[in-house]
Amino acid sequence: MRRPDPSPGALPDAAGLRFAIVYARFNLAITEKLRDGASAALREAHAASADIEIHDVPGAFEVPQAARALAETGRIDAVVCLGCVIRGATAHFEYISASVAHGIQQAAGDTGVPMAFGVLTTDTWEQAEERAVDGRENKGWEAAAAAIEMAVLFRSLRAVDRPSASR
Ligand code: INI
Repeated sequence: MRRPDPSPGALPDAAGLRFAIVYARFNLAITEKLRDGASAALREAHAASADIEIHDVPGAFEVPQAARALAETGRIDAVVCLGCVIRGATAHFEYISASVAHGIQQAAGDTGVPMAFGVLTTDTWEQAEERAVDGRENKGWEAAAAAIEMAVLFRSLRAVDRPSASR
C-alpha cells in the first residue's frame, strides 16, 4: 500500500532555528535509531549542531513532561518527541500511548511551541524496526521534518507585520 508522503522534496531551511529532541530510553535499540533519524533530518535542513539539544527520559510516558519543560525555557523553536510503545510488551499499552499523544498535544497547545509526534505505537517489535530504518522512512526523520516545517511556519507568523490600527 502506498503511504502518503508528509514531507516531499527538500526540507525547509532550518538554519537559525533551535530544536530539542526528547527520546525515551525504553526500547532503546529502536528509539536511538529514531533519535539518529531526527538528528539527520535537522542537520540536512542546516540546523546547527549547537542549536540541537538532545535529551533522554526513562520511557514514553515521561516524554511530554520533558518536552513541556524544554518549551517553557523559551530557547526552543520546536520539539521532536520520540519513543516506542509495543502492545505485546505491556498491559499498559493503551494508557501509555493515549497519555503520551494527549500529553504532547496539550504541551504544544499550552506552550505555543510546536511538538512533533514521533512515538511509535506498534503491535510488535518487528513493526517498530520497520519504522526505525535508515533514511526518510525513519519515523524520527519524519517527525523532525514536521518539526522543521512548523518551526519555519511559526517564525514566519511571528515576522508578519500587523497593519497599524491608526489611519
Ligand atoms: N515505556 C515505553 O516507552 N515503551 C513501552 O513499551 C513501555 N512499556 O512497555 O511499559 C514503557 N513503559 C514505561 C513508561 O513509559 C514509564 O517510563 C514508566 O511507567 C515510569 O513512569
